[in-house]
Amino acid sequence: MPDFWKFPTVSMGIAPINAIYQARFMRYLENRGLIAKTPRKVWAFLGDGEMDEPESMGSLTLASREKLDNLIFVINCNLQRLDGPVRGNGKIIQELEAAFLGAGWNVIKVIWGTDWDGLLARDKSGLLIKRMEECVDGEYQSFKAKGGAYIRKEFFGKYPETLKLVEHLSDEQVGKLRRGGHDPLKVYNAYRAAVEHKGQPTLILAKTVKGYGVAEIEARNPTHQQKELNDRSVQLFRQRFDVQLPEDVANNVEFYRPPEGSPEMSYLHERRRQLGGYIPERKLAPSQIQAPPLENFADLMRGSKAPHPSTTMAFVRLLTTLMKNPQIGKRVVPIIPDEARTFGMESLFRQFGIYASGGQLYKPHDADMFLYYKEQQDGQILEEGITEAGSMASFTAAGTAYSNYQVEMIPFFIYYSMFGFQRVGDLIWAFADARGKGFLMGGTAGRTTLAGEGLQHQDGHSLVLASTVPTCAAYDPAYAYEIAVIIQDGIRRMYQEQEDRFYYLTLYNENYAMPPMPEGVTEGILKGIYKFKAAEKGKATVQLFGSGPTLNEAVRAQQILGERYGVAADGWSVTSYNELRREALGTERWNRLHPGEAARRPYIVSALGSAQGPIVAATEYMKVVPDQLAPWLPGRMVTLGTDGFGRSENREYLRRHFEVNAESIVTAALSRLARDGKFDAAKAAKAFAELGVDTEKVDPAMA
Ligand SMILES: Cc1ncc(C[n+]2csc(CCOP(=O)(O)OP(=O)(O)O)c2C)c(N)n1
Ligand SMILES: [Mg+2]
Repeated sequence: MPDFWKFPTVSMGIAPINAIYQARFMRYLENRGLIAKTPRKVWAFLGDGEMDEPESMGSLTLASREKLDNLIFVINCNLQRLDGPVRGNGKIIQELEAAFLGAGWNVIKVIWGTDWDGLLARDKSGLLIKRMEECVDGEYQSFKAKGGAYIRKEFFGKYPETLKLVEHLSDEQVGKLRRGGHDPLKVYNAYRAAVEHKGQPTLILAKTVKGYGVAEIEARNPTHQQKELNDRSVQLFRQRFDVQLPEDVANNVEFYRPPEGSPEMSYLHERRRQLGGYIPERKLAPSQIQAPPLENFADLMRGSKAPHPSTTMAFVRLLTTLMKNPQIGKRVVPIIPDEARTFGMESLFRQFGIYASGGQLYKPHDADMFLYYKEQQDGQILEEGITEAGSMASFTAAGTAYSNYQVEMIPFFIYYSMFGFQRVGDLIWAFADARGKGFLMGGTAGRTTLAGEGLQHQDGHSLVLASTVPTCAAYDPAYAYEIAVIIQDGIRRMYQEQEDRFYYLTLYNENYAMPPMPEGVTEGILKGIYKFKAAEKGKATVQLFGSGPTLNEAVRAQQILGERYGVAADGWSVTSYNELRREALGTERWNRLHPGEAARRPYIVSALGSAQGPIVAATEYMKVVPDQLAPWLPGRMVTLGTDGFGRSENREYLRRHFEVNAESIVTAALSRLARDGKFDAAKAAKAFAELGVDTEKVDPAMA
């Protein structure tokens, strides 16, 4: 439903962190002059149980540090979550109050309804307040679950003075003494105070009753599971709230529409008018962005000279070019969780400035250097510190600005690829569901290329995880020109054509020669595959697929196969198995739904054309990434991938260990040809020894 509902937040913890960064991004847009100063607020309505999610409270100090008085949290403190009480033996409201006050927020508590005001006024002994404070949440839950007589006995009855306070009330009246969160007057006042508060974000803690008004299940542990009302519950609900509906409408729980022109309808229409419409809608303005022509990135297209760069360095060059673009440069939002130096991006600091809402209040120690650490109020770079979750929330705010503000922003969030999809996958899902746009850049990618860092850094599965997100186009480019083609077309499709998609690109830190872009490969790069290097002699009997730095291994294998074993092989760059599979699935679906018409060919099949023989696909990622294409390449695929845990080793050893180096590709090809009866089996067996591929070593998938 692309037009409906802007902020999907059903996963607990996503709403609070996203709300904080949305509010901060509103200020960013103002400070950069991209929107006018606005009185808008970000409201987040949260559960008290939800606050136990680490994401819920992990970024609270950012909100106070940034003085986000455009942000209001309302926590519905019904004291229960799904299974039982949130803090049966304690008090969740006090706990949250302390934490938020400590984090620098303005806190408003809405605990007792107006009905209690008179009781409190008459509480000369102070015992009513004492009683309120000494009861734990488990007891408060019981009071509401068990009703008026129980409350009189167990709550007020503890002290004669407090018991006396309610002697004029019936049990029913005692049972109905409202909590603050159910009192419109108290809630209104709290909201008003929150809206008017300056200089801090505000938290409203509203004490409520779970299942309020549904007599039989109110404040009971299974309340959350109650999905339907029986006839008696409906009747009691009507009585309790004095709902004036025709008998049959109420009993059948039918939709009821008050007559047109009635005060109720006028009120409802007026509220909707003030809110700007009848449903939460994602509105699009005409696109303001033209993708720059590919020629703008000429230095990525023409190939490299020594010293050669990595794809990360090529990307930084592209990003700099893009940020200098007079038309769209201002719309680019680089987002970095404390890794700019790792990626060679520190030159951007001085050129474009690091966003700091209060400007730079100190003279940086490196101020006398050309590339100093420059913070400024209208800085463009979001240097987030070590928070991938926060960075992803910023990416979400920027990537949805096109619908929240009708201002298209182009965020690039660059991070250690290992700490993306697997660490903040749920935030990525919410981003996608909100139809977010932008580029996730998985730096220091791969299981074997990120040399010398611990196994926890070595990513061999982000592409698998990326494949699960419907609007994510994931690419594993090998060369600078591939990156340029993908990003240029990405800007065109996301912004110019306003398609609902976003991109994930892997970037590596291995330096190698970047070839100039061959003729006629643009379509293949974007669709996912093109022939990078045909066999030098004769018609190929083997096809080699490589991606990212593994393409270089495939090219080396191609050479060894030809020179040492007389086997001609074609070399293919596979930029996206995920995109190829999606296209093939779409084509197959069309064929299934149109049995009477000529079958269409998936792109992978037509791209391969008459290319003969088995296919050896080698990847930095798990074998399942190339295996996605197996249904359309029946019996042809031999997949080499990096299943298993990483190792702290250099590239050469890692590639040997995971069996994705050129030697492993060569032996895999010969082995397969031998099994097909196309190569001498004894010679194939000998090749393993010749090329140093240990046939008896432990399987890396289990090592
Ligand atoms: C990340 C995540 N884990 C689990 C759930 C399942 N879940 C849905 S509602 C709920 C309880 C919520 O309790 P609370 O936040 O107190 O909200 P309440 O319903 O009491 O207002 C749970 C565990 C979820 N939606 N998201
Ligand atoms: Mg709750």
